[in-house]
Amino acid sequence: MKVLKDFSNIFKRYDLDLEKTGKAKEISKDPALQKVAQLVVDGDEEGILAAVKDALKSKSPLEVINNALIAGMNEVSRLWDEGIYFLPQVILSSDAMNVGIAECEAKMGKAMDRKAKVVTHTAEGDIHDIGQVIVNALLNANGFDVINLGADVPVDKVVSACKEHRPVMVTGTALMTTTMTAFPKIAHQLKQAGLGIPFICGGGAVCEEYVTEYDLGIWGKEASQAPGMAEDALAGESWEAMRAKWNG
Ligand code: B12
Repeated sequence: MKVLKDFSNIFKRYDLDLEKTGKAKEISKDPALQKVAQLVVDGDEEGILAAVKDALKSKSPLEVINNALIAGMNEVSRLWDEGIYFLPQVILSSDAMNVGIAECEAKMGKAMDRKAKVVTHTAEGDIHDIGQVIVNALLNANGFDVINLGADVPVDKVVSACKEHRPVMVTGTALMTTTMTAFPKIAHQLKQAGLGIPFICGGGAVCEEYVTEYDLGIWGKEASQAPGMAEDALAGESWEAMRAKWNG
């Protein structure tokens, strides 16, 4: 009987072009950060926790978030853009990233003095929350107290959270043309309630022309803008001034 000695074909992933993917391109010179980033790219939800804990021995949570977890997810976006990764890989990677972010956030704990509150949400009817998760992580890492309402949040709930928490800024993420219509409704209700706070709206479906059609709206192109925007809001800049600065 012929004994199978070479298992390489059994374990070969035909859904991924590993010739092209191979190891993800070098993301960090630091081996601990590179390992975390690679595990995000691999979508290894089980292995990533130990690697993040290891990296946190010598790096700050902010460094691990920015230079490994988000950097790894950026590499996943590149692989997606080039048609090398498909939906399942993107989801596995984002799940792995979330495990890592949760660990970093736990490490930051409440030790860091919080500058001000920011309410974040993903639009009603929309479960695409990867952009919001990144926004949350960056705001949190930059010392803001994130009131995370999660995904598929009804308009009324966003408005009542703003009334309750009095944040300096509120954010919304929408990936579908059918769900981004919640944003002008929220902006209108906030204004009626006398809460003229900047409302940063982002997500794949959303564009500057749409967001700048309603009062309070400021378009957020990249999640990395969120901390700078929150600093402006904290400094008391009006939504009009912020729109002029960040848009157009
Ligand atoms: C991953 C994904 C999913 C995952 C979502 C997992 C999750 N937890 O998020 C799953 C599989 C669940 C899913 C489901 C569906 N999906 Co989907 N999905 C995607 C996909 C592939 C990637 C989206 C993504 O996460 N991008 C990465 C993140 C980081 O991008 P982002 O959120 O836009 O954020 C960036 C910026 O916009 C910005 N940003 C975002 N928010 C904010 C906020 C602030 C304050 C700032 C400053 C910046 C900012 O920062 C980020 C970059 O730094 C897209 C395809 C695509 N090309 O986008 C389709 C896509 C969004 N999905 C689509 C659809 C139709 C669906 C389904 C309806 C499919 C179905 N028939 O069931 C369901 C939706 C169910 C629902 N009710 O929501 C369509 C939407 C079409 C449209 N324009 O209306 C897309 C575009 C695919 C397509 N081409 O048809 N999906």
